[in-house]
Amino acid sequence: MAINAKGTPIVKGLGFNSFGIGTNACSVDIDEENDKILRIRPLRFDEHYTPEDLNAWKLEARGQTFEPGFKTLISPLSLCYKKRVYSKNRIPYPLKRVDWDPHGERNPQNRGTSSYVRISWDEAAAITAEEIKRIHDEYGPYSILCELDGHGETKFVHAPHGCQSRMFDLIGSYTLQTRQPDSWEGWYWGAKHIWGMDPLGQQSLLNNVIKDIAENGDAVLFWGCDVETTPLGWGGYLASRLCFWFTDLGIKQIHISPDVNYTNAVHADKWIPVKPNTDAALQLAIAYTWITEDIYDKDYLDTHAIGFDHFRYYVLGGEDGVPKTPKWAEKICGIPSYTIKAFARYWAKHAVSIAHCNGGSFIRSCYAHEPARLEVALLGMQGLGKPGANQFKFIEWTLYGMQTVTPLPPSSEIPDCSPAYRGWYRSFPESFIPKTMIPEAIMNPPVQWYGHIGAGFPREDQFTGPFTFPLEGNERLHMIWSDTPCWETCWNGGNEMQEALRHESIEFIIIQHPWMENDCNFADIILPTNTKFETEDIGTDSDNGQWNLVYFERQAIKPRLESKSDMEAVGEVAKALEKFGGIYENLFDRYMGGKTCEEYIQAGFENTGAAKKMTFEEFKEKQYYPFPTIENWEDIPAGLSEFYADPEGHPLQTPSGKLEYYSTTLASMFPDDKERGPVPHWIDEGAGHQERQYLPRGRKYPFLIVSNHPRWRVHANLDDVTWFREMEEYVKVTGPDGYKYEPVWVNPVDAGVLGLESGDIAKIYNERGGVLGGVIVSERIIPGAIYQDHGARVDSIVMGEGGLDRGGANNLIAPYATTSEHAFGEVTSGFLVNIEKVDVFALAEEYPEAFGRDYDPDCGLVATARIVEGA
Ligand SMILES: Nc1nc2c(c(=O)[nH]1)N[C@H]1C(S)=C(S)[C@@H](COP(=O)(O)OP(=O)(O)OC[C@H]3O[C@@H](n4cnc5c(=O)[nH]c(N)nc54)[C@H](O)[C@@H]3O)O[C@H]1N2
Ligand SMILES: Nc1nc2c(c(=O)[nH]1)N[C@H]1C(S)=C(S)[C@@H](COP(=O)(O)OP(=O)(O)OC[C@H]3O[C@@H](n4cnc5c(=O)[nH]c(N)nc54)[C@H](O)[C@@H]3O)O[C@H]1N2
Ligand SMILES: [Mo]
Repeated sequence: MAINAKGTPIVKGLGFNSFGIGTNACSVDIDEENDKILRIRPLRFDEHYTPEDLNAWKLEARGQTFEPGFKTLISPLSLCYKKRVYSKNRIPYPLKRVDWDPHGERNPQNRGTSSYVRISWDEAAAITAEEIKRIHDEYGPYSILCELDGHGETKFVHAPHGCQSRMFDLIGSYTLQTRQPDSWEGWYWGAKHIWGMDPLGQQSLLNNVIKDIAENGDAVLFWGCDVETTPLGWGGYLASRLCFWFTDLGIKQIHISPDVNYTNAVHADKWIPVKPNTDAALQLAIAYTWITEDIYDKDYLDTHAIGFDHFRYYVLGGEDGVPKTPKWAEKICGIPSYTIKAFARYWAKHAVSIAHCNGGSFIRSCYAHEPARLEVALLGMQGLGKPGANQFKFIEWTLYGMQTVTPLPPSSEIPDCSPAYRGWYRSFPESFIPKTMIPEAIMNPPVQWYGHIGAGFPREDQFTGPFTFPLEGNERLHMIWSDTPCWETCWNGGNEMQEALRHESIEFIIIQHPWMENDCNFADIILPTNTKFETEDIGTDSDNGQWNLVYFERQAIKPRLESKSDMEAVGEVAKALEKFGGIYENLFDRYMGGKTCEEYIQAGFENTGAAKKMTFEEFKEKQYYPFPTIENWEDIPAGLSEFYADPEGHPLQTPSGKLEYYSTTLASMFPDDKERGPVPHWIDEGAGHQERQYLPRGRKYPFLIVSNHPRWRVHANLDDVTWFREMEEYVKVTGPDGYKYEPVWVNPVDAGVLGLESGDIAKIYNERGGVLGGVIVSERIIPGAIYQDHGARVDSIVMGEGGLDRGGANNLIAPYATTSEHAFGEVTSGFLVNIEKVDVFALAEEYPEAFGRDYDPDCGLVATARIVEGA
């Protein structure tokens, strides 16, 4: 029988969260036998709990009901995870780059192409310790950059990210790569200035919004939103079920996007196709229609908003002589003016809400603050907060002290295990660099910016600074320690990052990671770390709105190969540093903080309400505890209804407490900023970006690329999963050379002109370089745009600026410049490219090394592709 030694399945939370804190996972049961994972399956709550125990919620509207399930609604991304554990891409043992000699030639220029040799853990730790000591002595602690901000497996004690920063905090600090609010750039840099909503800029008053829409809503606009895809990265399918319920209730689902994404294909009543990153033009034309036809809520604006006259003046063309008519917008966004008018009139007559997961990939494009704040401007014009007119997100976001709300009935407790967490936590060193500016900081210091740029800061933080790296009197960067080796395929201007990683100033790069991929190929020392299946830990889950729980995770299998957990790997280096005495004395014990792993797990458990219900021993035995729904949840006011009813009593977090169509703070802080002025605008171009098809650059690079979050990956994670790679035409396209290329969708009209057919291999390119893709000719993408997911594994043919990538990691050619002059976000979708057919056999002849790497179609490049025998 497929059960583990104790006769019960092992509970694990599967999901990915920022810094890898174990929240928002989707819990599963694992069957294990003889140290081998057999299968992953949903966790059932009804084995131990009844609906009464959990005070199960029930939404009732229009004669229909919607209830949470009693098993987790897990996604394929979780179901497949054993394939990740046993991937041929797992790093087998510690590695050293062959031509990197800490006592001789370091050959930084060869990073990315060099091979690796096997070394022992002791050697790896000793070399790293010596390098840290040397760099401390020669340059000081701030010349060490820690990259620790990625999503990671949801782990607490064996935190996937930030263990090295815990150690560096004990030996004189480090320079932090700060993560800008990449998921919601536009909301953060734009929407905050119209409606506050600290810290994210997204709607944070979500309670009972679904109840309100079910009872009062006529339509929901899915404005760049794919609930069949992105809730899966965190949890499961509850949002998908909800969309079916909306259909049952007769609530119209209107999709606005350049592509027919998976939700659009299944649930949409209507699709309004918009050209990538031109939503601001559409939004302005809707405002124009409402103003000129007098179909907006002026009374609401009188009492709930300030500065509307400035906005009205701009929309009508007073400021620049260009009225933002539907005809004007049509030329930019590609939507016929009659559709815009009909849509605007429909919206004005009905109770309309807007749904997001995080905002759509255009929320990470140039000037993304404009469509974000224009959305709030439109919602305000129709009485935001009135019954059925709200805005909400499907993806729950639970990071302690930040945002802990759900549009569904809330739980009595959102468990917090933070005392167990051993990764980066709340220490913000004096020296830091926004992630979007890392290549520049490495190659051309000093760099300057405003704001701390982490996602968790209030609106005012955007006006603090300027900050500079390096800090006065300090050295530039000379060492990088990364546990997040996917900068190239997840950030902006990846080709520039390849240049930076090979820059002569960088003397040492150490990377710890379970899989040999992406930036790992640039490391001098690589430490093999493991997955959560291989360790014991604790975690919490919100199950995407079903049940909040805290769970104990038993070790499912022994650590694979020579891997250690991320926490243990850093511990090896801490031990090796002790021999230098002084600040390094007793470092390992200090790093461990005087507790064993089990004691940390217990501390996490005791911080939750579960500790009032059971002993730690019982918790370990039962493995999880779900929290019941809060009492009287029906009475909690929905969304912004209180602001709607009483704006003075329930002000927003803006300086005036009202919607600010004119932001006085932006006006006074950055008076000369033409890219993010006090009133939301359409921005054609600016110093950093010329990404419009109708501007001169658009003639050379006539397509706008849509680079969404991958349905079959979580960013850089899971590109090596056999089960997915088998799904020809969805996940990969097999080229004539047998290589599985990352799909790129091209509309039949464009394909005809370009001479492209399904199955062809094409190069997507601009002046920054090119990436390959396997063509799928499809009407699911509009003409003039192409679509390729982000996060594919880098497989460089030529590195650096003007480079070429076989893997299809389009971030390599994404713009280098940030969102706008004073907004330091990433620009990773909706940028200009061209596309043309390539002959892969001719390329193979030209680049035999790149095309000859050890490759398995079921996995991609295998870990051993770059490992050679002997030293
Ligand atoms: N083109 C384009 N680019 C985008 C976006 C887009 O829409 N389009 N979206 C952006 C957004 S919103 C985000 S959040 C970012 C995501 O960017 P990241 O958060 O940086 O990417 P992830 O792949 O989620 O995870 C980071 C790394 O952590 C590793 N990892 C996972 N578990 C562990 C572990 O246990 N230990 C260690 N050491 N490593 C682990 C993964 O393998 C991966 O290399 O991408 C951004 N980039
Ligand atoms: N499977 C999976 N799930 C994930 C992730 C993952 O990588 N994989 N990542 C997680 C993370 S970190 C985040 S931030 C969220 C992201 O969640 P989102 O921001 O919601 O996801 P995106 O894929 O960026 O965009 C969603 C949709 O926007 C539409 N879109 C693209 N460009 C435009 C445009 O110019 N205009 C309009 N109107 N629509 C456009 C596309 O239809 C796309 O499907 O997802 C999370 N969940
Ligand atoms: Mo994200």
